[in-house]
Amino acid sequence: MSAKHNTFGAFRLITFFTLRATVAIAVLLIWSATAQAGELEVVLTDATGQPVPDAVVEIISPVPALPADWPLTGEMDQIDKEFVGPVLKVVKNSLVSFPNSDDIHHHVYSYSDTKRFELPLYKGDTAEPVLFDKAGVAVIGCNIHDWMLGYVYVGESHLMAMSDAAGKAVVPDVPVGEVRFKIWHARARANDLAQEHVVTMNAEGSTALSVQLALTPDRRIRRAPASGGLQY
Ligand SMILES: [Cu+2]
Repeated sequence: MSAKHNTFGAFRLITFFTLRATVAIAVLLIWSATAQAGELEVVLTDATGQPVPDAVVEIISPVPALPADWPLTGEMDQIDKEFVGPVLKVVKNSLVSFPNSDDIHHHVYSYSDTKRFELPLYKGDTAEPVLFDKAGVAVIGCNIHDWMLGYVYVGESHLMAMSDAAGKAVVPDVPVGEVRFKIWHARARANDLAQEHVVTMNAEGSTALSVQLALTPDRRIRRAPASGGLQY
């Protein structure tokens, strides 16, 4: 065998091992990415033990970078003179649309510091989407129907989840190790809102815990009785 053949053979060998090493590293990276994150399951109850739906659990530390394909959009519909949700969670810098599925006009607004805006009387999906570029909560109302009440929760992090009817919020892709999170609910008291919860995420599967919230009484404005007259 000539020297030229030897060199070529060695080159092929190195290429083969480099390829194998690259594949092995890629597999390891994918494995570690899935192995080092888990689900955080938080079950929320009130002082009487009843489940608390519509609460948002947000991981505040550590927070991985926002995935490039994360949708920075949200939608809060209006059906039968109510905001659908009535809580919407979006990550900061999301564009939120407020379509009106009723056959009457709504006039949507928020006076909250998180986002002040007004969408004058409109029907359908003619209103411009609203950019929520500040983390926090915007309370949403309608100028025509005083009882309409919605909330846009704007997260600093995309690692968040909303509690369901059973009071359960499941946050996926939470990094393994010590994690801090906070809980928001429209009727939560200030000390519960300010509290940072600490949990150690397991290396395998999900990590679960329960949290009790002391909620303030529900003081929503009552709906006006249905009338057969002119409607806005
Ligand atoms: Cu309205």
